[in-house]
Amino acid sequence: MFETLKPQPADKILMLMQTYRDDPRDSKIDLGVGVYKNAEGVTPVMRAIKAAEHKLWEEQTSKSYVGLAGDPAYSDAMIKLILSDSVARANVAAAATPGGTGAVRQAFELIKMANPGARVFVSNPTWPNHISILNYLNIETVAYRYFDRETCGVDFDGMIADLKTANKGDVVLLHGCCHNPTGANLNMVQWQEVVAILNERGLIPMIDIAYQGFGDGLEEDAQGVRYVAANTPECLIAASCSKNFGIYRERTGLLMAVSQDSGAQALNQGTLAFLNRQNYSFPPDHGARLVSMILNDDALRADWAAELEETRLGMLALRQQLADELQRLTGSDRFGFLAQHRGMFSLLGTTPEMVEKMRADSGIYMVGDSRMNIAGLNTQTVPILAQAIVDAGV
Ligand code: PLP
Ligand code: TYF
Repeated sequence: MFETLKPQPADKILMLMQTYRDDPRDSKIDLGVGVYKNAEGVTPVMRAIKAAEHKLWEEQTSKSYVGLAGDPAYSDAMIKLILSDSVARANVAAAATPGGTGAVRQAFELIKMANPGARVFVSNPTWPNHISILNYLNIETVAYRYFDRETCGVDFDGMIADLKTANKGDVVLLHGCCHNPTGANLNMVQWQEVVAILNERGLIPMIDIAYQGFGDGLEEDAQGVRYVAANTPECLIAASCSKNFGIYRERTGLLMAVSQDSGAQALNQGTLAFLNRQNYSFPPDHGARLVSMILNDDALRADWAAELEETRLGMLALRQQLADELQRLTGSDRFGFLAQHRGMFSLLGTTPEMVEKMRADSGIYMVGDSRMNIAGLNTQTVPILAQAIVDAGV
């Protein structure tokens, strides 16, 4: 049997981690995988997570199974964090998943189950795993224009024109905030326009939100998702706690199915539980429990939000420093978009050859599509990157 297996393509982002490790240069700079790093290059365990883990260690008396959808307290807390009061709780079905990836995977499976003919419209570009998982599940994908390589902002006219080619029942995958890999995001007026097209054409929104709190703030980053949830008949939301709680390896995510018809909730909830059972029975509990402990404790929550805000502001300051430095070196505003982008990533929009030149000459590791992780920088390395960008002829 095994001899029939074919080698599978490796994940480019994860491959880059290894190439970086193998580079002997002390001066190398890792702007690859999307993991937050502080000025010392460390991905810290957040203070509130440590405190909650300590409390959990003291108080937890059993590790018996929880439920197919995970702990309801986790779902409740996350629904509130993401959706606030944009929809009634009774209209939301939710299940814990192994990370945001698990939520994305389960959402795609639900789409396939509910409407096998649905196509999924994805932004060009999008997170490579979206496409990889959709291909694996034999779901047809259609790319919609999203990134304008001239301005490095959103090609909104192109996006709208492409969404107008979708048919009733097709799904449109949107990034809730902090678009990966581009860093370019919709403003609220644009969200409203997108929702108008979705409703006009009978399209189903699916939102992937993996960076709430990394862009403009915890509330601000959820405005688009909340608008969609409140103003479309139904939507799917895949959320990740990996980044904003810093619990990457705990595999903590949530899939939500929102319907304006509260009569649909029980069926949706049963379906999410069923899908969990088919794939892994019970979702991981440890990270989810820490998240609900934090969100339900005023002091822990305030400390978590403060640390997240520090993280967010640190990345914004690095963005501004990089844009300023490039303006100084080039005498132009060409790189001003770096300060406008939000989240961990920016797509420079350069050729793979330029990316390779920056790696070879300056030890700068960004993903081949010219995505860089801003959190991989610090105030000392920003000028080095700026010079390398100029030297590579970007
Ligand atoms: N969706 C997007 C757009 C992402 O960038 C990520 C990356 O971390 C995820 C989902 C899922 O992350 P995880 O499975 O680690 O929670
Ligand atoms: O885009 C990123 O870098 C993050 C982390 O297969 C990641 O989302 C990268 C690759 C992958 C899973 C997560």
